[in-house]
Amino acid sequence: MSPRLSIGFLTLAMTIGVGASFVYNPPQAHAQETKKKRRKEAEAAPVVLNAAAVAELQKIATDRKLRIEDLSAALKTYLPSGTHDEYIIFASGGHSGQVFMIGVPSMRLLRTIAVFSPEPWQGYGFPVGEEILAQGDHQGTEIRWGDTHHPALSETGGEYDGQFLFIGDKANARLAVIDLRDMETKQIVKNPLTVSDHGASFVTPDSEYIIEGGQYSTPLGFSYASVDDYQSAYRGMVTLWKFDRAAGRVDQTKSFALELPPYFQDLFDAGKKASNGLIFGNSFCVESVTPGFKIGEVNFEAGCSQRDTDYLHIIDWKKAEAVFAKGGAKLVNGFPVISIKTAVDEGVLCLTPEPKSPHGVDVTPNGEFVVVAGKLDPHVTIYSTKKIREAIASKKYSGTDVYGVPVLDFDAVMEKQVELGLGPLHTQYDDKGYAYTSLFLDSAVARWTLGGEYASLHSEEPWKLVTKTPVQYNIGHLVTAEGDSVSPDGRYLVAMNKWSLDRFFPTGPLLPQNFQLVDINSPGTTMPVLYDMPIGVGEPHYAQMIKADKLKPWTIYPAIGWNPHTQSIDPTAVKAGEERVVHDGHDVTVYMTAVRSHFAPDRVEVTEGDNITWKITSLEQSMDATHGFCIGGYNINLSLEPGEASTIHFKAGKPGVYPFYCTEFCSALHLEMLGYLVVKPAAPDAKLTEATKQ
Ligand code: RUQ
Ligand code: CUA
Repeated sequence: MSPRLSIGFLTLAMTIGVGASFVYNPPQAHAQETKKKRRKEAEAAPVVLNAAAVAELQKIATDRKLRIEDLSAALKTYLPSGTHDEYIIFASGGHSGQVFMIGVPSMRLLRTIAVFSPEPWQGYGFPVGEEILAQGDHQGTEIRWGDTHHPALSETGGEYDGQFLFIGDKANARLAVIDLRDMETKQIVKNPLTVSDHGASFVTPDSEYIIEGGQYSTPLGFSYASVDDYQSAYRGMVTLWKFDRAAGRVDQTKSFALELPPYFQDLFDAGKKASNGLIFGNSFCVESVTPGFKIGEVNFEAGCSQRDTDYLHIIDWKKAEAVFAKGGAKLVNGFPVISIKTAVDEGVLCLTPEPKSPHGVDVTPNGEFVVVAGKLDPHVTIYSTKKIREAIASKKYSGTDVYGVPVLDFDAVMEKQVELGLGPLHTQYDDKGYAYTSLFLDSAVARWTLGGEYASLHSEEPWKLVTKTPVQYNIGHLVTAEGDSVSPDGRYLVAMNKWSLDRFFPTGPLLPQNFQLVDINSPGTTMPVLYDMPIGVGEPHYAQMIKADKLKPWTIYPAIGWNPHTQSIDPTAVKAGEERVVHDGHDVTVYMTAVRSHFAPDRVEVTEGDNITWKITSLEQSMDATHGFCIGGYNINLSLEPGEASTIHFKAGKPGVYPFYCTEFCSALHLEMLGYLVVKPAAPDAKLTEATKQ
């Protein structure tokens, strides 16, 4: 056979074979082959750097001006084609409103997950998914973007379980639920009390609740009050969203909130193990000054930082749950809220001072300590959760705040303060008894030793700075492998840098942000940067890093006719052989299937003004055999993953001929995967009848 002929034959075989039987699958078979071959090669030939190999590497290094650290960084991060990453990062996409899935150590972007913003590749919002986006609308205003900040993986016993991901939208105070079986957003809930938030999302150790803390105080429930009445009418809040794991949804009817003083509550973290049952949240601007504060005298930032301390909030969520269960919450905008007074009377809420303008609040894996980092204080302040519990029990208060909330005596609950450097923000942990704190102003990652139970894990003096690695530049959050679970892995750390300056080719005045992979595997002072990854899509705030083998994503939907929204077979999904177009007056229903390389039916004739219901099922059962479906001029684009069934509704517009086609290059005959939507003019007499009806 000539090469030309053999290619033609192969194409034909693929097209016919795949279309007819759904079994023949050359790319998958090929992938398995490559993997097997690679494994065999690795077993057969461990690397031996003989003189010739060394000379070759030496030449590459010399030509490319690489240092020995560069070679070792390259070896630690390079993944041969066909091999997979050991960890997966789920990173917030900032104001892109999305989530990014990134492999570690390769730092390859694997996919984006559309959450709060429409995204055409995934067919999210065009119009499938629009009903989810609409759940997040604010008082009748369509919100089609989000400022995603904190992703939280679902947990079982304080370990990431790989089932769900939650993420908060700071700009509009919303929370989204992503199902990690298909990595798609299933639900958006809009907070009924506050316009914007910040402390979302964090989970309790069994994902009983997803925590959403507020930030900029407003009158709760979207009501109006003059800024001059800030102290009396404005409030902070924290919402506990009940997660129904079986349904894969937040159960809004079992969720409730706590009213908080009008401090700017910032981040939250749930206690675990020793501190399970508590929630810790910090705050800034407890001065309760407002924008416009003493206009002309002092600016807002200065007004907000007058005092030396702000307040760490300590909330007993198990007690709060009991108060809610016995009807102790009042409805605000239809949502149950436990008032500050009730929370204080029932022992749900107390405060303790923390150094001014804190940002991160991070519970250690054993739950023994809470680390608070203050932007304006070069120390991290470590609280003992045991001392907090004892101080609560023995009422060791230094007073109350102006809202009557008891303030625990600082010296009674504080364990240590460790000086790290300028602008400490966020802390994560490893398996060696080290903590890692981002230093925004220093542009560095600090490694320091924990004490208590952790002292036996390392040979250094506890509560001491060990080393700092410079990062480029202005680091915000950092993430270590499973670093905020009960059993961190250590290994890798990713510095999430806000500025990249000179690290990449300039992309105009808007530069990408910079994720830097840091090797934290060796103890002591060795902590090199291995890799820079530009993020040119939005500002990722926080991320979590999970062991890849904990994720069990579907590679195709479990059955043909699958509805990803209900995660079950859609009984009304179109089946092979039942394709048709049904006209019922002005209502038209299209029953369509998609399979390489055709849509059936491929000619759909309707009349202008018809109400169209268009149902499509992908009959594919092969991994990666995705079809798109777009209709030009109609703002329609679907992504049909193998087995997926979708239903859309629209109205036939102006008479004309509208091609529809597959937007994924799915097969050799992909360009042929098309059809016509023919919109006929309404008959003149029909138009007349319509007119006389009105
Ligand atoms: S934030 S850079 Cu978590 Cu929204 Cu700290
Ligand atoms: Cu289906 Cu291209």
